[in-house]
Amino acid sequence: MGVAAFPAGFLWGVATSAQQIEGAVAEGGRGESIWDRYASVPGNIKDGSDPSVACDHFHRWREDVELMRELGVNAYRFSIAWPRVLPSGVGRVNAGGLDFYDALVDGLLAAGISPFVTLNHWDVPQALQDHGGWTSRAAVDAFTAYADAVSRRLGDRVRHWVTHNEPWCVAHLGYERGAHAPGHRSPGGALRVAHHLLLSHGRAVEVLRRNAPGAEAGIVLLLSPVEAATDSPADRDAAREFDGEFNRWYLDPLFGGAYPADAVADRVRRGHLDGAGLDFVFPGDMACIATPTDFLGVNYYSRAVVRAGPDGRPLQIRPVPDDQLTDMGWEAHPRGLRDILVRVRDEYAPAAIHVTENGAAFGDPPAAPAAPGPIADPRRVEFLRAHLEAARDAIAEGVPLRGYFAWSLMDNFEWGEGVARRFGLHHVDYATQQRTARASAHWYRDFIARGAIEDDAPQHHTRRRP
Ligand code: IFM
Repeated sequence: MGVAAFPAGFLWGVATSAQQIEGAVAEGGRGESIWDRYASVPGNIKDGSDPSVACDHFHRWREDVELMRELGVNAYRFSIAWPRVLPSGVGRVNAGGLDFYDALVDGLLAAGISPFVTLNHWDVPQALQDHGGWTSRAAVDAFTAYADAVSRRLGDRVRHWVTHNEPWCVAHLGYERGAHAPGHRSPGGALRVAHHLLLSHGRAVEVLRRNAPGAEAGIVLLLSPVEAATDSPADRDAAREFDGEFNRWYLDPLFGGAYPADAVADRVRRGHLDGAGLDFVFPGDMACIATPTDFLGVNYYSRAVVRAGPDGRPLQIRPVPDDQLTDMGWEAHPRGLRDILVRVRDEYAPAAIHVTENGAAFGDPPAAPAAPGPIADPRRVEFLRAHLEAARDAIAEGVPLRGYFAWSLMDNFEWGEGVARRFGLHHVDYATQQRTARASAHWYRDFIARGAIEDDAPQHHTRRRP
């Protein structure tokens, strides 16, 4: 395979999000978030945990920056907790909340780590939800004001800004399937939510350009290559439909200024749009959504293999035996990372791409954290190695990939799954808050230091002839 060609200036990072690591949900003037509220309802979080303490990063952030320094990463993707900055959703800005991020940004820069800031990683102020949350167009103005407050304070030092993380998850898991906060089940509402998210992205990009001149702004999408389970026309059509609602519903407006016509027709056929159609789209919205950005963030975890369900609706199937799946039930499919990056480049031509999340949940051997040294996690090491190889292949094919962020720096609150799913390069003991490196942390550290992927075959170091 030879030496990898990751371009100079490549961002090697780790990623987290505020609600998943910070804890301290009632400190420093922070308001309630929709995830605080959702997690307080029995049954909503599978293991009964909640994010009130999580990794206690709010108090331990210096220790966590030190972990990153030891990894040798040069970038850290984290998110700002919206209700720390605007506890009531609108109006008064909580300067104390911004102080926390101000200190974090300075701490990162002092450690030689570039802050890569996400504004919305799902923890919407509950006060906004009480007025409809993302179903209301007023959320667009609220988000724009929030983007303004944060970028006024941090725009002099933060060079990379993400507006939203994975709008599909917000809209479809939160408002269609009821599996995420706020727990609604309304397919039509989800499309309205998706539109408001995209519109607020466009508005926020304008604000970021004003408050952080010269910085780069983009959005992060969860993307998967979609394959039909069989070659039957029904399965192929189901794959097309799935691709339309999962990938193209977001990519097409962001890069082409229009929702995909076939996917709109699917939604009408499924009764998800009433006679009024896309009545939430106002003149000027689509041009705003398509405001040019500096990069697209791609979160990649797996491919989607799809067959037609009884009513023709796309149904995702598990294409490999259960013992080959991660603890999330997801297939590790490294080639899919190369495939989605090449597709995005070919069909949408973003100015640059970052892999803003990639990683796997695996449990540890029972006694592992007690043993000395790093915790063995060979499956995570192999996952990272194979995906970085796929990223390298995409670069070799001309994809403008500029960064890679492993999910995640440490175990954290995995939304509806709770703390039972562990994605961390570092193990977190939630009773003591002790962080312990896994072997994958050391592997990633060494990989970054080498800046290369070794040959699969053993290296033979032969003496050069004089
Ligand atoms: O933990 C999440 C993250 O918040 C968003 N992307 C997927 C990760 C793993 O499920």
